[in-house]
Amino acid sequence: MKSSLFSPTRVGAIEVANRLVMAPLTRNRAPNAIPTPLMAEYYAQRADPGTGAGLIVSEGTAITAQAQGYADVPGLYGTEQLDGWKKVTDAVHAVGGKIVCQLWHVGRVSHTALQPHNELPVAPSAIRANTKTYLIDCEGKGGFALTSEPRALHRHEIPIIVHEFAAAARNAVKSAGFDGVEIHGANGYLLDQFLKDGANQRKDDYGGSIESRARLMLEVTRAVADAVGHDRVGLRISPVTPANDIHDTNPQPLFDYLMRQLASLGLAYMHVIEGATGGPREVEGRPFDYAALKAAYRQAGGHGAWMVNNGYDPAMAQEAIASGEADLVSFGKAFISMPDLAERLRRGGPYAGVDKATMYGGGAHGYTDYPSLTV
Ligand code: 8OZ
Repeated sequence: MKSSLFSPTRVGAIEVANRLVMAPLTRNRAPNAIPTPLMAEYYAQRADPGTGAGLIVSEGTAITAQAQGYADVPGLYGTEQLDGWKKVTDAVHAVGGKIVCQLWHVGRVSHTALQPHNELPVAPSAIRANTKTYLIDCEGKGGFALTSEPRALHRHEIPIIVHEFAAAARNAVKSAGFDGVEIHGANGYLLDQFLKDGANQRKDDYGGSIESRARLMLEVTRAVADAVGHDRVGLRISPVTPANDIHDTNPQPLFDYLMRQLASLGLAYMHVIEGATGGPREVEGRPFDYAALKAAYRQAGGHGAWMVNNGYDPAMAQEAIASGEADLVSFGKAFISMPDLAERLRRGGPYAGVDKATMYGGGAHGYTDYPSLTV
């Protein structure tokens, strides 16, 4: 029998009731990096697998203070943060949902105002990203600001970052009660910066060849898999996104190599952003063959679930699952505005759009007050 969006499956060790995934979404509502009761309510509203997501990927969560790049993003490095997250995961589990935590290090996409002791953000190389970050001033007013010039990480700091990813993963699963973790390897943040030659001009064994640029992502993934079990780990990638001023001169062999190296790790899933994150599925001047990417993974023995993302409408999502092209489809903005997205897809609508003005920062409005069809 053909699979549908509403058929259950396994994502590594995690049993999910449907194929709809709530994509990671930055919402900037965690003052002092501590998850709030309002966040628990927001995630729980979307977690009932009868009406909402089969699996939720949390918003990007900073693995350390240095990993922070935006105001009021939650963290995974302090007791209060972990206690706050435990309330979120308890609320999700209480309605039968599943949730993994997205582990995030922004690298150069940050600002000295967000860094410990106002230090420079870190990056593979001292090249500024021509992009903006989000700050909130002491009066509570939010706004976008250009990122600061980063400094290149010293060679001896790199193993520390690997260790920090693993420690955050352990915190997420063992203390905060997450079902697993997703490594944020996408959208021009630290791991993507190391991968791609537009941001990585290192002369040591973490820069230069494809093998060297992929080294950090592979080391982090192995360390996280060792920390919490390979079958509770996913990885998110974005081969051609221009997000945060990132580019690579030849992404296909880079990502095909990455797939072949990752295949033996037995990861729970691979999460692939097709095209420009949150934008067009085709990026001018950046062709990419996603079927070949998946084939490279499968041919090398990669077994985990294949999760696709970006601009899927209901028909495309249904077709991707029915054809076996994908095992899971993740939706971002649609899950902001429709907590009961699965129910609406089952009924064929009605669909509701998102209010862009309330996406980043603020309180309950534009967060927990989007209605479901039935309450
Ligand atoms: C939107 C605004 C801020 C951050 C990403 C974590 O692009 C993000 C992000 C998205 O992955």
